[in-house]
Amino acid sequence: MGIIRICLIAFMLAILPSMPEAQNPANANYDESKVGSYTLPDPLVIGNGQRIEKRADWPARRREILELFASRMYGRTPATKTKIALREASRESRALGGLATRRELTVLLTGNADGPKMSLLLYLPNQRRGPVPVFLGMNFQGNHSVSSEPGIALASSWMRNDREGRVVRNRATEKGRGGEATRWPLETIIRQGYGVATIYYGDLYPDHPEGRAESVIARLGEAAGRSGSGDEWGALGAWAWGMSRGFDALARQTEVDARRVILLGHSRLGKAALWAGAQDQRFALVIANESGEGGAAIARRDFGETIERINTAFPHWFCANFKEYNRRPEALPFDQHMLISLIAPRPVYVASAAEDLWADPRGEFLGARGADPVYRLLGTDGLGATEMPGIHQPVTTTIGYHLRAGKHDVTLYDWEQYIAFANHHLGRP
Ligand code: GTR
Repeated sequence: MGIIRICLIAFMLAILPSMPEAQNPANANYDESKVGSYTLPDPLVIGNGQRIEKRADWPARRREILELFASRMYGRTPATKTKIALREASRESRALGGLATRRELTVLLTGNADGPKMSLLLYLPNQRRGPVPVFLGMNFQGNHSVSSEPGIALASSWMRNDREGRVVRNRATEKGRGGEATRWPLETIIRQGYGVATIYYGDLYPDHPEGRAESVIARLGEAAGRSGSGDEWGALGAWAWGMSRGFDALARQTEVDARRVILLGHSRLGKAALWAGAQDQRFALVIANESGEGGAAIARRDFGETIERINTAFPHWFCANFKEYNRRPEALPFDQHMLISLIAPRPVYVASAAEDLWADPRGEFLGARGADPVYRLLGTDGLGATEMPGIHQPVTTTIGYHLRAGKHDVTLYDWEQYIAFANHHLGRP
């Protein structure tokens, strides 16, 4: 074996375990001129071909679209209402050097201590006059990863092993404290008068193809709906459902203004946030940070990740019916602009990063743009840009958008735009 070959194999062995999941396959298209042409379905044209012109006709069309996303893509969220119960697991009134009160709540998802549960970490500004608006978002590495404050309990659900020792035998370790802190600039957010709430996404559905057995879907039993059907919900549906249970928990806190809960998600959790915001109209504002394929990005565009690729790498995310579209996105009765339109007329923010080509920044912008006619029909200013804006030129109309310099991540720049957008649309705290 040649020395070059040996070096190559050694290199591959060294980097493979640290690669998140199969990404950037060599055959993905990154050439705009090769995207091809496509026609987007019109969100305002109902199933029978008629175009709606009046605001009053939107709710019926909205239900039609929601049904399509549930039956063909994300799977059906069960209609059975579960009633949560809350247990306070910890409280610290001088968190973040006295800026905030930190609480951990155990959310009993069926109201029952033996049933499925998730842990919600909540920071509230100590300087507040009355109930505060709150950013709610799931995290990837456990609640203990959003801050290095030692009082936060380590996540106890399954977690992907890593090479740094933050996760050993699929369980979080002390080393993971603060691991995701750059994505959660708590002090900045708190100083602006907002609360922050977060939940570890693995509490709802362990993110791997065999995760269902330990997921909330399995643990809800009959209440989870029909099992094995083509429209059975998967991981994205479960994460979205968990976001709504997070809302239920926040709505019971007297310090929280339940009319101003802002749902935010990054990447796969940005997809889940859009789906949660589409289904649950209690969220006042929804932010999809670099949500890409299956999120804000137009699926008909062959650029970066594709339906086939996402269904292959993550067979547990969507419902089985979605696999029918692996090689024929044009057969979908909708595209992702219609998911965004389900949030209308509530403010929504789509964000991209210039180097995050896998998520297709232009496709994300076009997803936002495609929702504009619905936002306008409902009397808002829609998206104030017809062409994709340049780097760091945020659009702050009811559909907000920005393209940030840099890679796939959540940065302080992103948060600064979200806080300004929330101040503008929901009022300063
Ligand atoms: C990638 C996946 C994307 C996105 C991303 C993430 O591997 O292909 O759709 O969800 O992960 O969540 O970071």
